[in-house]
Amino acid sequence: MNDTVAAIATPVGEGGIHIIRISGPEAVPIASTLFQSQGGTRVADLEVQKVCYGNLIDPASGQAVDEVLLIRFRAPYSYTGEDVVEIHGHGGAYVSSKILKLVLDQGARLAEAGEFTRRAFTNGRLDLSQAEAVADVIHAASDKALTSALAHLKGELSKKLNALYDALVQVLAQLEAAIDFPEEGLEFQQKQKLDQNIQSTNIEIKKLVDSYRQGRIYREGLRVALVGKPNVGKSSLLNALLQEDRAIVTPHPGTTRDTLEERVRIQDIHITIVDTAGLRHQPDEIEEHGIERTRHALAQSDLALVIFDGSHALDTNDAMLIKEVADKKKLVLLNKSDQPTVIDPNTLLKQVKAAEALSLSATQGEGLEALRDSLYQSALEGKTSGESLVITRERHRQALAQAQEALGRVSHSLQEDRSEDLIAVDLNIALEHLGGILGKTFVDDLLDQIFVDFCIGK
Ligand SMILES: Nc1nc2c(ncn2[C@@H]2O[C@H](COP(=O)(O)OP(=O)(O)OP(=O)(O)O)[C@@H](O)[C@H]2O)c(=O)[nH]1
Ligand SMILES: [Mg+2]
Repeated sequence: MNDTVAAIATPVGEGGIHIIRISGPEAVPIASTLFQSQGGTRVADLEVQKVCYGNLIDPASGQAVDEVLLIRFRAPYSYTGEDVVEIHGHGGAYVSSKILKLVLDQGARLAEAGEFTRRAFTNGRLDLSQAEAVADVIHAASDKALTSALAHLKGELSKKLNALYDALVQVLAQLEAAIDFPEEGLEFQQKQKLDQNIQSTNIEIKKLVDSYRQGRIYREGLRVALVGKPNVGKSSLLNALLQEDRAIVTPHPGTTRDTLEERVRIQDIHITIVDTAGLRHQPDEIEEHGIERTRHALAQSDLALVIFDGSHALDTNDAMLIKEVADKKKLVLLNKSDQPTVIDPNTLLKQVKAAEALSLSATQGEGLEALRDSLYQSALEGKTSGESLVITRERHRQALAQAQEALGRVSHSLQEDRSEDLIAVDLNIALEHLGGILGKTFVDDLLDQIFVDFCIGK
């Protein structure tokens, strides 16, 4: 990672400005051959972190290519921790790629996706969980997603994990002392004390593991599947929630053949709604494929919106639906409330085994606000205040769960008075998993996986 990389850091296309970022030991020399400041100051002599106005020159022709602003950062006080130069030019696709080409001609290499952030990690500017939070800030689609990503970026998760890590290191140190000086092995009381430390650390780890459901919903949104037999108004409800004519609606049962996914925001959470093909007995061949996808969407969802047509008596297709959603977390909806209702909600709830049914009209808009409220409540599971730290990534959940398991074994071995060697093995496993989240212990493959999600120039 000793070479110098460059990329256009702003999105492709036309805009107000474009930013070309150069990072590495040659950043300043490269910029010097291309930039002429208005006052004649050389790039190497520019004050750091100050904006400087000038021209970007093509050295071959001596002609100006663009009027630009240039900012210089000196290692280690930059995003990557290396010397960095940013060139802010006019936001044209052609002019920005021309400037980038000139920079590359001077010896910089085109940066890979996420390479600036990866360098920041390698140079110790960010730990791995913070680097992941950079991507989460960029992809955040709701206030909750943004708030939790920013908390991680600021190091709140890192701080917590480091504290847990350090507590375990202290226990390990005592075990190792006992291994090195067996004649002074640990006494019963010392072991009890260590076990207490392990258990209280493990309680904290469990809290983090348990926060994942909530954290994932903050980061990725709540996934909701609209399911019901044909013609009950699933697609109409999707359109009503989106306030847009997104899905085809007709009076013919079997209109929707494929799943259709859209996002809406409810307050500070985003919700992914999946409209599905109606479930029914004896479908035709196309519908059969559609129904397979409905089942898949149902399995992938956090919550099923189970829709019935309240203006018609239940039939065998509704019975089939009730079976399909038996094990799902669900919300029951009685649609077409603008028509005379023939289904008794209480009887239905007993059959579906759900606590509450909402009556609504997808076409008239009645009951939609109550549905939005219910969706919001399900997303937060009733928790609207007293926010604490949550984890938002499956990678973190897995590592924490494995640490938790290993610590369970440590605790058990301490109680059973097993040998210190054996206990230390499990404790090291727990440390490795915790350290893996922060990038204390990491493998290149993991880094490749994490940074591939980034855009070029970040
Ligand atoms: N009166 C009334 N009609 C509705 C309501 N919601 C939907 N409909 C009508 O019911 C019919 C079917 O609506 P869709 O939204 O296509 O139903 P669907 O569940 O998506 O049907 P499939 O895609 O075939 O499974 C259409 O004629 C809608 O206009 C409602 O709240 N009230
Ligand atoms: Mg439909």
